[in-house]
Amino acid sequence: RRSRTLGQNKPSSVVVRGKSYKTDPDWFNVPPNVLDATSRKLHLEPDHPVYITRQIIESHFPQPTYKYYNDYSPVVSTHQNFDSLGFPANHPGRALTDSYYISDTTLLRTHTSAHQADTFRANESDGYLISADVYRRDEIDRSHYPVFHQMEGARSWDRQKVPDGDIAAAVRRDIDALPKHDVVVEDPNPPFHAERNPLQEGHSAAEATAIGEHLKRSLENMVVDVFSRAKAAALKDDPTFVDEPLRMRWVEAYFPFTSPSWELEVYYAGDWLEVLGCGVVKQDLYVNAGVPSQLGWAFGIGIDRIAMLLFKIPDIRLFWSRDERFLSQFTGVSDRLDTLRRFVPFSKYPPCPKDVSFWLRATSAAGGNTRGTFHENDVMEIVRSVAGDVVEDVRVIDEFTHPKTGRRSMAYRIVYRSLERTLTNDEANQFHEAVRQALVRELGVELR
Ligand code: FA5
Ligand code: MG
Repeated sequence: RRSRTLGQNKPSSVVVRGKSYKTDPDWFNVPPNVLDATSRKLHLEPDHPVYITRQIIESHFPQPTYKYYNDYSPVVSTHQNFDSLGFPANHPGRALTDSYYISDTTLLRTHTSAHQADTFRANESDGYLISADVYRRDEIDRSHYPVFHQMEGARSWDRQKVPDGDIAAAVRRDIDALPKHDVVVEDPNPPFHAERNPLQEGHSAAEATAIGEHLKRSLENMVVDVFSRAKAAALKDDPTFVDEPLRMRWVEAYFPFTSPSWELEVYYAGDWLEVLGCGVVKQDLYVNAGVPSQLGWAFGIGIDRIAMLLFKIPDIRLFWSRDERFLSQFTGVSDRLDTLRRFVPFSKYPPCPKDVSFWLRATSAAGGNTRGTFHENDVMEIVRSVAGDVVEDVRVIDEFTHPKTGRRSMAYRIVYRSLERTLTNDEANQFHEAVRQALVRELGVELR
């Protein structure tokens, strides 16, 4: 597997958060803009909306029951990110097209779950929260960026520590101590699914059900709070504001490291939006971490996505802005969460859509998963590397295979728009020409 990173000269080593890592040229695929993001730590920058959102989520999982870990390095091993969690060897997330590798065994974490095994092994508290920047090669639009932030949470109970070894009773007492909310939550699926989400060996149905309820109630409370803060913020600017009643639903999900597993969705702007994944931790993780007498739950939530709902931030690129017109809107909020207001967009700059179409290299048209295969994430990265944060959206507008030659043609629409200034048509054309050349150079396509 040869990586197709942009940038002809691959460095022989890279420095991430002060530590140097040797790269492997067959695997290294981290572009400079992504590497730069590793030093930003937006979740640790006071008054940044990602920081404020982290504070709000943390307030629902208080210390010392939950211990906070907010500064784990983004460079992890494939063991931490995948193997320790039971991802199979052929899982698509492991591919160079989906993840950012430093070498064959080191990558930028794709999720905060990469730290689960180590944090269970450290065994420093009943629960924990981990917030961190995570990295994924992905599509480009207003809710996707190659770097975003997640918060991992977990809560465990120890058979050797709860009275009479009765986990179900101990969890029930903890559920009774949680705040209650009055939102009706849709939860239509049975708690277990024979293949995807069976009751684990060694768990009783009463235990797993209680743990699932504690998990769900804790997370629902947090989402209800986020939405009531969002509503209070909206009312400050518009006293006539009436929002739709909050709707949430639990959907059965699959993760290799939890069973049963769920995703929580929130109804927002006419659609169901997934905000988090979670489940009852697979017992193997506790066993491998040297704490086999524990059992419990874990969740992973996208902080940026919650922040966008909370502040009504329309584009995920804004989080990375150093523009005072963005940052100044949140000044002082970390210390006074009640002063939180909605984001007011500075004047909207016009979009510059440009199309590009090309024939794929003959070897690429065959499909399959072999070296040289065309992957859309490569197009995304080329555009992002050339145009940086001036690209708002990239989507396929046409795709066909020539009936005689069997060659495949693709057409993309790229929307260039700066969030900070008006882009002249000349500038947009220059970006677009550079993108076209990079597509030819990096992917060997033939422009049409
Ligand atoms: C995970 O990353 C799992 N590690 C979550 C988990 C943890 C499950 C612990 C069970 C136990 P997923 O890929 O669905 O799952 O991402 C979790 C959340 O991160 C999503 O629900 C979403 O809120 C956020 N997220 C995922 N991809 C993006 C993205 N490209 N941009 C912004 N947020 C994202
Ligand atoms: Mg998901």
